[in-house]
Amino acid sequence: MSTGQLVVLDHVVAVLTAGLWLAAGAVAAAGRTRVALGLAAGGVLAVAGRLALVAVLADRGWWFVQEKVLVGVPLLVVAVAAAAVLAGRPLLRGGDVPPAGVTALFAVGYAALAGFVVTYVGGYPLTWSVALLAVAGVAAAVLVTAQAVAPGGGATPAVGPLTRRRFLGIAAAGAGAAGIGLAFVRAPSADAGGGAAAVHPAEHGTPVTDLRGPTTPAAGGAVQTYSVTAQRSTVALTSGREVDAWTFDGSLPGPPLTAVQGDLVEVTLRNEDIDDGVTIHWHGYDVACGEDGAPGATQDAVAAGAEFGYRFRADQAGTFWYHTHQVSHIGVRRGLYGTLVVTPRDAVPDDVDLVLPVHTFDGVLAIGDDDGVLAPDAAPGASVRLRLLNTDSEPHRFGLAGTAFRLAAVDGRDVRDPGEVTERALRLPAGGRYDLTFAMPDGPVALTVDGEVRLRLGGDSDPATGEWPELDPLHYGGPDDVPFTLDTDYDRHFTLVLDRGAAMVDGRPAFAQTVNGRGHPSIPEQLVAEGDLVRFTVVNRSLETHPWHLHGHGVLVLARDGRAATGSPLWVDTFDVRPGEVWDVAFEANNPGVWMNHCHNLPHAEQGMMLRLRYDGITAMAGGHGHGAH
Ligand SMILES: [Cu+2]
Repeated sequence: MSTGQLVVLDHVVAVLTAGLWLAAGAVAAAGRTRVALGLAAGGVLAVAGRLALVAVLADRGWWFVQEKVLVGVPLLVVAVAAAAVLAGRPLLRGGDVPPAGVTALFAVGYAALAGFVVTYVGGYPLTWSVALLAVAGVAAAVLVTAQAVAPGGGATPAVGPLTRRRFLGIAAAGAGAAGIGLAFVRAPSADAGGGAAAVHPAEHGTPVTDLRGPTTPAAGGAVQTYSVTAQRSTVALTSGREVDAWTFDGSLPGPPLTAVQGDLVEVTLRNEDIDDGVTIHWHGYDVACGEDGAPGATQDAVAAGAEFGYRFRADQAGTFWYHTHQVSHIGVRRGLYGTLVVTPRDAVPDDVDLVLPVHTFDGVLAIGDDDGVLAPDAAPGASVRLRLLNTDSEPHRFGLAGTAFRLAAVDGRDVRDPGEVTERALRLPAGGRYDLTFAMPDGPVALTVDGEVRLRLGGDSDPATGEWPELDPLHYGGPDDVPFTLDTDYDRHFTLVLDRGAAMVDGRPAFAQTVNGRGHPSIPEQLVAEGDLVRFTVVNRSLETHPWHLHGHGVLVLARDGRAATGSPLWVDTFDVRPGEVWDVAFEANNPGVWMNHCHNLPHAEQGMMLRLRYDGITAMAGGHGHGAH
């Protein structure tokens, strides 16, 4: 069973445990002891099931069980022991269960519920605040129950001898107060990842806005000049369906930007009427930080009527894309994105080179602006490259039928010795890119997206690709020397535990998408120094997939769930961490700046799952956490 499935099962068993014990208490109170005994027996089995699940989950990583082991299980075990003592004999004898026994049965239910709430709302890491509030909650519930089931339902007078109930009340109040108080303890501002502390004060150093791109192309390169206008437009997809869009230059997607490796790319962004403001982020392109288009971090959002100039050298050949990073969960969804393709200098172009950005407009999937089936020409024998881009916030599953193919590039980085494969599905993370290459066969070829044919070459076919096993890029292609591995001694090692839970996001309490229990902008920034070797361990404790994305750096995938990558070195800029998965990736800190580090499910980023990685000696923009800076 995958860790993700175990996490879900544990949630189910936790709720079931609470239900069984609460029901046992209720029917015991109603004098139906036989039924209560049955429910309590089921409750004992459920508790045993929980303990077993926690033990199995613990083997998958402490991140998955910390709060269960430290709070959930102890509360449960203590409550079950009390119930055994106070309710066991009368239950087994079939006589009336005394009030204390009834209360004890309820208490197990409260303990089970508290354990579930601590996991589901408190998340990881466990804090003193959450632990104390859980204890306070259970104590208070027990107290209220004790009073309710007491003969005559007598309230406990405020003053008098220190009875068990009075002690419970005091304990509940004390723990509760402490728990609330501790909730307001401020987070540390920075995390050094176990490396050296900052040498430069955060407010002193090179302003990130000074880190601009070169002004000349590489030798032999040209200057590619583009002007892009952000504007609201009503755009018709090929079916005629109209989209009320936010566009670059009135089209969906925006204008395709191209360059040859070594060219200088200059882009002027003008904002005509997007009131929320816009920027351009060059997704996956390791530009100088001042060109990165992160509002509040590297520039101010471009207001309506204003403009901003970007400049970078096209040093990386491959398939990339650009998109707004201002209110991106809305802006990208509504259409503020486009493709960036850089071809290697002196490369032999493919006969057919198709750029295929997949996007969902109002629930309708389109490739480019085509919400039907594309059917471009491709003669038998032609070399074909399909550049698949996922510009949505959820993964898409592709299938290429009718030919053997190679996964030639991932996120714009070439795969070494990509072998030919057939009938393999390709799951592409949000923000990710796959280049598929093949020689056009005599027969028809079809590309499916989430099981539906969306592109046909060489005639009609309707393949069923839904059952195809997934190609695993971690174990694909030819291995090669890599600069770092799981055994490397890293200068910095950051663990990012992704979860859902109660946290502050942009100054408001929310059921947030969290990193290490906190939401943007309260997640401590990650501090690195230029030249550091940096490792990320990204753990997904939640029930949703998180496509993780660090700006400004490609990362090398080391392992998933502790199993090392064995294929071609896999450099990516966006990797899907599925529920229960643990990914290890690494990079060298060779691009100074203040970089966003976030989930590329853009609503998740807006709901808190975003932080910064800052180089020592580089200062961020002042007050840079403005509205919509995600
Ligand atoms: Cu996410």
